[in-house]
Amino acid sequence: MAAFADFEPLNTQTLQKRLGQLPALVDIVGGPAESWQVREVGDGNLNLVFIVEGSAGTVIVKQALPYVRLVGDSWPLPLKRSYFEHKALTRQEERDPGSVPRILHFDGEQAIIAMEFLTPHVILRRALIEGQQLPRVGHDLGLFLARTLFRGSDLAMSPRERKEELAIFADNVELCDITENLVFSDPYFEAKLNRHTSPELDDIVAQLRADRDLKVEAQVMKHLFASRSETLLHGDLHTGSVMVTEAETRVIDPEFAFYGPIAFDVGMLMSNFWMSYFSQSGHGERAEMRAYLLRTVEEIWTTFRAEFSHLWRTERRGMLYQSTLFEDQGDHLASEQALSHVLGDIWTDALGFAGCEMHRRILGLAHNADFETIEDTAQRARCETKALKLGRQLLVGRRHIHTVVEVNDLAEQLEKEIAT
Ligand code: SR1
Ligand code: MG
Repeated sequence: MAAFADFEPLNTQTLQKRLGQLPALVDIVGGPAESWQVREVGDGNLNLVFIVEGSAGTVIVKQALPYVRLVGDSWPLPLKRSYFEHKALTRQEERDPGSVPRILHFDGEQAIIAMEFLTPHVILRRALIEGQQLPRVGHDLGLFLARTLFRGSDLAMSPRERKEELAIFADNVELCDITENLVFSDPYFEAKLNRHTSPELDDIVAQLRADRDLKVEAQVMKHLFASRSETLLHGDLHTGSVMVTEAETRVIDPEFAFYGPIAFDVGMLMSNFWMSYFSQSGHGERAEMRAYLLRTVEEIWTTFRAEFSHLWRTERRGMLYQSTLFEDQGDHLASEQALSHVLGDIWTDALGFAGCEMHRRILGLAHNADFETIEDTAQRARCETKALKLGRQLLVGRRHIHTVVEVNDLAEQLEKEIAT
């Protein structure tokens, strides 16, 4: 891994000079570098992001900063996250070709990844806030989940390769630490950096923080997150980590990548669609949009399940559930039974992770724009209350909820009960 002694953050003045001689960029952007137009557009919590435009084309340059941008230099964060992001992008491209942006250049010492400028793509979260229905996204994301999560695990890889991968990503400690605290612990007590819509949510927040069952279940999910090193996760797969057009879906920003439970990415993603569902009434009359979001989350899960099952039947070459024990003995039913069992566990765990994700986006440090852009705080609080309640139902009741239709029904019920 790179040493960072010479690290210097880029700015709109220095970028041309520092990257202007790289053939991989000049070939696309065109020369001379002095004529490049550079804009910093990063609006995420952690990094710098530049759009670099020239006579021939445009590229994206992403650079990690040695601290959390959202909070400032009081919260240091290692630059090596860029190394993990680069590695994860290459794995995801191998496992689900065409699902991530093309990488043009990687500089480990400067924590820089230059990549393809996706146009006319927009961030999925923004599209959903505007009420746009993207027809492909459920299917594409279901495939992405199944392919990346199955192919990065002991179901598909040789034991040596899987363990080598596990060792590489095990060093992404600080990013895991963010998730471990921000997702699984902070929402459930008065942690320093927490915030919520106040005073409107004060009562329900106090209720949730006094809820013993909820607190215990959140820790069960944290335990699972920290101990089940099952596959290479994206690690932060929310709707802000997806870029879309009507015809295409690309997944970005896997800097939180590490070996964790399959259900984590699945649960976090579905959760963000359910939160978008609850936020819609804060953005207008959105009955059709709400129906679209529930259809989409159903499509994510059913596509994931179908593709995972297909890979189970065609690419299960790892050391888990070996075909030697099942198909090779002519016992296809045993293999199908094992598959149902594995999928059943993923489903149950995904609901637990989904519940934690809902709570942390409303009670913790890092909120999401779906709710934050609702200016009327009374209205916003009503939307958030529905998500907080569903989050609790999922986290505490997950073992008794067996289908995505049941979750969608619970969401519709809450939407009716807590009308705006
Ligand atoms: C301190 S970082 C806060 C959040 O931003 C990232 O996008 C992750 O979701 C993280 O939890
Ligand atoms: Mg991100």
